[in-house]
This record gives sequence, structure tokens and C-alpha cells, in this order.
Amino acid sequence: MSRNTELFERACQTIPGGVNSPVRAFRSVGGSPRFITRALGPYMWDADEVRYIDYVGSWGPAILGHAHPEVIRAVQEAATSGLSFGAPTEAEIEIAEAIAARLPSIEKVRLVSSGTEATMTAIRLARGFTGRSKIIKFEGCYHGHADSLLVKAGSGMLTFGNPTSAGVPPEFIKHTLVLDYNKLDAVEAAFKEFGADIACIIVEPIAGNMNLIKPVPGFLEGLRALCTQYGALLVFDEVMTGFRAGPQGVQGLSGVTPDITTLAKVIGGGMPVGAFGGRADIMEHIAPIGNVYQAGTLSGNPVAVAAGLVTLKLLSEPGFYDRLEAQSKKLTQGLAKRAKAAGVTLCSDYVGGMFGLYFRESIPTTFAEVSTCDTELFKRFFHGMLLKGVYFAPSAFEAGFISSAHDDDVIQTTLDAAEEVFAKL
Ligand code: KE4
Repeated sequence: MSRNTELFERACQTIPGGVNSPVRAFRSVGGSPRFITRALGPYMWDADEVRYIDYVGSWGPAILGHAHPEVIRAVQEAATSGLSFGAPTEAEIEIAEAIAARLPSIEKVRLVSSGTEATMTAIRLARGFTGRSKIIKFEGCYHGHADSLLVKAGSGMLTFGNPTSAGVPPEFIKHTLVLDYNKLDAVEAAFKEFGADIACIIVEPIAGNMNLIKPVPGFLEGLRALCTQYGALLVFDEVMTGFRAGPQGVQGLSGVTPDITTLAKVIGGGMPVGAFGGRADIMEHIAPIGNVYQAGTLSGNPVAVAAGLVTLKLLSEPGFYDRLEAQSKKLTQGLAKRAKAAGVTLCSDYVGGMFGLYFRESIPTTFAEVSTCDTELFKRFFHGMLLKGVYFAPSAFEAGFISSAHDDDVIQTTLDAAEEVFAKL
């Protein structure tokens, strides 16, 4: 029996579903998850010592490849000075300054330990700052597992959402309005009906949790204009896209400036760091100077911050994002070309170091469109590639991630494997 299977069976005895985050359980693709023993550069090895080219990258953080020597050294050095103090450190100032220097929307920033904490607090801050209760999110966007965000669209356009999780009382989500991504008219209608009570819009400015879905021209600009017009705050959830889609995230690519930005993943370089930041007049509502409470024992942890600081430094090397995006382009266009040659219906898209593969005729722009992807074909592709040592996200509705360690040889090996898999799909 595979060591992975043995470990999975043992894990299921003491961990719900055998994993510490649901998507890792392979439930949407079937089969047994791989238990990873080590990772280096573009590679991971599982408990059977099988090597994989990794296109998940810990769901975004591993943008420099795994175990980058400078990041590891920074973590080791920080750890020898102690792991956590529960008191301020100079490193926290340095990473706050580094984030604010890179994102013009951020004048002040507070560190937390996950993307969920960042978005949960951003919502509370928007409500505290505006004194309003309602929030708008979009179907298919995921912002972590805070109660008020675990909501799917209700029936009809302007009804409030329904919980996507047991344990969330309807009262907790009654102020959450779920609309269709890339449909500005529904947002306008919502503001016409509820404008004076809408605290914020929270949006993935490029969606990466319903595969990769880009905003159509005018969508982000429209959200910005409506929030400004009605006095609501625009929250860009850049937990995934921050320093991944480009050097200034999507706010840099689009020129649309949010009032609050949430971050995580890349800014921790693989260690637990999240953050929310924005205009100083908004952030000054956060405790201890303001009346919006937020706290965290390990917020700004010196070992985690050390990893984030070195990661942000290395991302700033000249040409980093041009090289990263060139690899995403080679991979996605190479896959689409080989699928076409094999008669497989596949299209693809990319931005910076993230990409989408869609088993459908055309690149989707809405949740409804991406929902028509052929998930059975994806499953066969996923397992075919896994058997050839290539590890894509175990879900048809996740974005993929590339690192600066994915060189031309790694891409070519992936494309050669895909050619064989497409031929048998
Ligand atoms: P975390 O709490 O998982 O650090 O961040 C939540 C979150 C918030 N906002 C966006 C845009 C996100 O993508 C995420 C988390 N992303 C998923 C991947 N789709 C994390 C993987 C997982 O849940 O295990």
C-alpha cells in the first residue's frame, strides 16, 4: 500500500477528513491526497518519494519556489532570537513600511495571521467606519471562512444570501448581499435600493476561487464609482492577487484604488502572515486608537515577518514579474496548443504568476460560465498529470500558481507530460 494512503487513513482517525483545510482532501477529484515530505524550488516530494512539479505553491505563497535559501536563512536567524514575544518588534515596522511603499492605497496597515482574519476585520472596520450594516460580495468569490462571508447567492437578484455552511445562523448573514461577478447593473440596483445602508463591497479584483476570472472592462471602475457616490468603502481582497498578479497587485494593474486592501499568502512567503490596510483616516478606527476592536497573539510574529520581508525584497528585483508572467504564458499557451492538437476542449488564461485552465470552449467571465467547465474531463486531466509527476490544484475551480523557480525545462517537462495525457483523455 502507498505510504500516502496509509498516512491518509491514519490522519482520518484524528483530523476531520484527514486534512487541516478541506480542499487538500482531493474530494472534488477523488483519490488519496499526497502527503508531502519536502519541497524545493518548483518541486515537492510525497511520502512515497515521488517528485511533483508543483503548480499549487501552497495556494499562492510559494512565489519564489519552495525553500528559497534566503527565505529559509531569514527564518532560521529570526528563530534563534526567539519565536514570539507578544510585544512590538522593528521587523513589523519594516514590513508595514514595505507594504505601504508598494501599495499606494495603504497608508496604514495591521498585520494578522491569515487571510480570513484580514477580511473578517476589513468588514468590521468598514461597518465601524461607516456606521452601516450591509455588505456586498460576489458569487464565486471566497474571502475566507468568517461567518458573514460564507454566503451563496439567494434566489433572484436582490435577495440576501443563504449560508454556505452549517452553523451560520441566518441572522449572521442577513446583511450580506450576494451579486453576480462582472454584472455592474445588479450592483447599481443594489445601491439604489440599499445604498444608505451599504458599508462596503468586498471583491476579489481578479477572482481566483472560481478558477481564474478577470474583471471585464469597467467592472472595477464601476464598483469604485458606486462606492464613492454612496459613501461605501471598496475593499479589494488581494489575499491571493497581492504581489502575485503584479508588483502592486490588481490595484496596480487596473489603476483602481480601493479604500481597504486585504493581503496574506505572498507577504508571508509561506509563513502565517495576513494584513489589512488602507487610508489613514479609516485605519485610525482600529483599536487601540479607534473603537473597532481587533487583536491577535501571533500577529506580526517575528519569524513569520522575517520570511515575508525577504520575500518582498526578492520580488522587487528588476524584471521579476516580467519573467514570472512569461512563464505563465508559456505554460498556459503551451497547454492550450497541445489540447487543441489532441482534440481536447481546453482554453486558458493567465496574469502575473497565476493562471486558469478551463475545460470549455471560451474563457469564462462569470460564475455561471465557469460552472459549465467539464469537471469530469478536469478530473481525468488532473490524475493523468499527477501520475506523470505534475501537481495541479485538486479542483476545477481554483487558480494555478507558478513560481520564479519554474524555468523553461520545468515548463517543457509539464508540456511533454500534458501531450501524453491529452492523447488519452
Ligand atoms: P486564509 O484564511 O486561507 O489564509 O485566506 C482566506 C482567503 C481570503 N481571500 C482570498 C481571495 C483567498 O483566496 C483566501 C484563501 N484561498 C484558498 C485557496 N483558494 C486557500 C486554500 C485553502 O482554503 O486551503
